[in-house]
Amino acid sequence: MSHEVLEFDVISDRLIEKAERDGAETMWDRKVAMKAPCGFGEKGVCCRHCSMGPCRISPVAGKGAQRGLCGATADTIVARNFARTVAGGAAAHSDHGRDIAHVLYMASEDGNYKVKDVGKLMNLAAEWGVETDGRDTYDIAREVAEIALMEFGKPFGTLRFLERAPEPRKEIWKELGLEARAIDKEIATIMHSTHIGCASDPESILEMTMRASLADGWGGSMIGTELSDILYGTPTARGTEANLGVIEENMVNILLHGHDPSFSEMVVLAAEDPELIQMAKDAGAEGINLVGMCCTGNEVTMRHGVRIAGNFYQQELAVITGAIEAVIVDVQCIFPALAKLADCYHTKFISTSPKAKIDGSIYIEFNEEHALETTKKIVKEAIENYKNRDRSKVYIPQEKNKAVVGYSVETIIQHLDKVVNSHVDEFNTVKPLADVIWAGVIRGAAGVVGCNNPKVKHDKSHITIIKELIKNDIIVVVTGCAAQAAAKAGLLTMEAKELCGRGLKEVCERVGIPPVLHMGSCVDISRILDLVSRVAKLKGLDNSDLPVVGVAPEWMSEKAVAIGTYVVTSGIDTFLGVTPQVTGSERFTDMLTNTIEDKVGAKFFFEEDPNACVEKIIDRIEEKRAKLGI
Ligand code: XCC
Ligand code: SF4
Repeated sequence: MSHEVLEFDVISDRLIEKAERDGAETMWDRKVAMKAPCGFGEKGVCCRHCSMGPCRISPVAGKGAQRGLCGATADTIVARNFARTVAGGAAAHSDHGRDIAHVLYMASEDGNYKVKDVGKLMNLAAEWGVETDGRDTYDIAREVAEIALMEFGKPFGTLRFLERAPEPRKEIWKELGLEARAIDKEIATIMHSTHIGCASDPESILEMTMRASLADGWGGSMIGTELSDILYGTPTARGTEANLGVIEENMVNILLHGHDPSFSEMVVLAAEDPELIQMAKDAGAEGINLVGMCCTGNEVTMRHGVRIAGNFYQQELAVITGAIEAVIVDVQCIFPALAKLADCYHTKFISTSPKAKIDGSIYIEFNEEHALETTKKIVKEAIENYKNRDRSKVYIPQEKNKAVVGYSVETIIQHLDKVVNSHVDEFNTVKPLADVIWAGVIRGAAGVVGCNNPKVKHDKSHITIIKELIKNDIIVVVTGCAAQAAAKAGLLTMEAKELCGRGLKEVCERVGIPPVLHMGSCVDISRILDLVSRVAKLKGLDNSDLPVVGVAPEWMSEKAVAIGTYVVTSGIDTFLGVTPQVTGSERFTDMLTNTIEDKVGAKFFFEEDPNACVEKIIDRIEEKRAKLGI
């Protein structure tokens, strides 16, 4: 089954049919009930920022309402809605980053949370000017955490991680006033400026949106990634498996879903507890089978090899197998529908975060002080529920695939060092990566990221695009639910090199890597920013000079819009497979897909057809290569 692309929809179809038989409702039922999406909302021209409205702008120029009651035009309304979308996404990523910083602050030698990657802590301490000589690791950790926490609310100055960008990029940001200040401040500024009667100039609204997006990518997300690595270890390459076939017939199955590794790390520890494993055996099971979903699935597979049950759209399907004892969640991307769905089976749906209490769920609050105690209690709930499983209602699709995950920037560099670097002074750099691009062995790189969206056939755009790219010698890095789509399709394997063009295949063979590298969760797109910037800096260039692109073929969340915006603002073209809700303003659409390039050297492409998308990506990459003389 190595590199065969699975027909995911076959699995979905089987489980959706089963759901019907079981009397369970799925997203597809709700999609039918919803009929067509609201035309005004879809175009972004509905405003409810004040109660004189809601106002909506007629799609026909010169006919019907052309302005809201306050006089806001479609351009203003679309720009404001886009800005608030990015603010929502940046808030979610960054608040996650903040929580990790709090955990680092409370880490201690004898507590639940320890510093696992001392080297990474020391590097960051040096970067931030924290004294390390002769100091206790945990003292240093506390000071680093405190500085990180200040990044959210410091009254003066701009974000520290912006320094990591290549010089020309920093110049551009400075010139345009895009250097992000404190993270919370950027988000609050957007909420203020998009209030009724404040900003109406779409250009300026886009600029503040770009600045806020940098506070996500180079702020909250990067803090999340860096400090997670310090606490839980920097990911290294390891094997795993992916798809619903990882759910086991005779084990206590626990589905872990959400985002924050401070929670999921403790669940992993609890599920490995010999006492609890014995308890599962006493309950008649062969053991505890922890499986992951969405970004939390990525976090725990990158660091522990925990198997991946699936991506965003499979959260309901996993429950419909009838074999899940507990779905345990923290924050983000969790269907509220899981509560009602779990009731159709024996499944316990356990929410744990005060930020995401879910109606109809069992709520067991997780707090970092009693971390392991709480996750053990939750795992016990799952074990106790094993006896309630109704075997007549169980159907587990057998589909699954092998995958190699865990390619942090450090791990990628180590792999390159081992085989390609020949001089000591080249060690620990991305030089070999730059070399293979400049030699034309590979044509460029693409980050394929983001969610699933019922507007797109499940995983189809992800897989079509990734396969075409590697066939064309473009190396692919993946995060989020796109990474899980690739894992399920067998693209994160060494064997997948057979699907590559000659150059990329050779690189994979020599370096011993798959052509598609799993770089983590969505906050880990900060790893991609880091990697690209390292190559640009090495070459004395800007990100926008490099033959690299970002692609979000099936995105759906506000977080994805924030990501797309910071990727473009960082100088990297971004291709969206689902058109964002902006088309009600020709002017704003043109700004995103055209004139933004004059400012930051990159732009958005909206292209829903995956094959056409690949063509456009290749054109763009070829343009950049030609300019570099490759
Ligand atoms: Fe959510 Fe992060 Fe999207 Fe997946 S890719 S559906 S945002 S889990 Ni982040
Ligand atoms: Fe209507 Fe203006 Fe109020 Fe929006 S802010 S709802 S456009 S009056």
